[in-house]
Amino acid sequence: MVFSQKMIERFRGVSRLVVITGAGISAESGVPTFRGSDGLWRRYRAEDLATPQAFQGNPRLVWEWYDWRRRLISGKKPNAGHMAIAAMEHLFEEFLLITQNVDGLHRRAGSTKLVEIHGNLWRVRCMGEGKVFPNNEVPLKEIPPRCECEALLRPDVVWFGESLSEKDLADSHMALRECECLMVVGTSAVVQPVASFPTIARNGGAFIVEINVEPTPISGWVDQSILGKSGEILPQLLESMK
Ligand code: BJW
Repeated sequence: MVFSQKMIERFRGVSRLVVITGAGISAESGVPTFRGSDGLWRRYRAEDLATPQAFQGNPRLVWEWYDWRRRLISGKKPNAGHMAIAAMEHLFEEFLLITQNVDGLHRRAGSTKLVEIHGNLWRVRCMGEGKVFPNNEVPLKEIPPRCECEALLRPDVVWFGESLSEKDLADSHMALRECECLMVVGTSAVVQPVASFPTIARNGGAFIVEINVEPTPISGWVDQSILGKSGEILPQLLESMK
């Protein structure tokens, strides 16, 4: 891949980088995406199961979906794209990774400056007391799992119609307003509020690069749209930044 001179020059002079990732970054690890041509979690649609109403109506079904995903993800490893992003945090004075993914693969790749804006499926939350704690049990012994206090546990993730953490949003907005470059990787850019994050960076004057195997709603207006696999593009981009 030959990157444009304009893009390489923009990266060389930059001290503040933000990266947004979505399910596409984990595709090459073997984790299915939600949408896109290879998308869908088998017969399940995120819009049907990733809601508080679905959980209220059938906690067993929703937990079966999460248990299946946890089993699948537990056997997967971070790929070259995750590793390249983890390395990037050491190259820039200010760096933030905003991931929509709940799979934990960025942390396993070594990323530390990150916001998991839709939560993490290796944490559970007590529906009674609101307490959040790690849970790595694969497969789950009991579905739906229960807290010591007997209340139901839920995955500590953000479902449709739920608010995102105010701190995560504030940290993300500040980084997006101040960044000089934004990379948007492997997201269909349709789920709000993250779908609007590139606009915040653009309004602050950032140079925006998108990496995706398919065009998305933002491809037409970003500064550079790179069509390709993130596991192949990101390591090359990392080299060009050094
Ligand atoms: C590759 C690749 C490779 C493949 N290399 N690329 C304003 C207008 C309209 C609606 C709303 C609005 N504001 C809020 C809403 C409602 C809603 C929403 O956005 N709905 C839309 C569907 C229209 N948003 C919310 O409810 C959010 N809450 C909120 O805003 O609260 C306030 C509020 C509520 C209600 C009204 C108004 C305000 C919460 C959203 C929570 C999303 N949760 C999920 C599930 C998380 C837990 C779990 O995983 O189980 O998050 S849904 C699912 O979608 C998941 C993902 O993080 C998210 C985004 O998906 P992502 O990552 O983009 O994946 P895909 O599959 O869509 O795309 C993959 C991409 O990768 C594709 O483009 C491929 O081409 C590409 N690709 N291989 C590079 N190798």
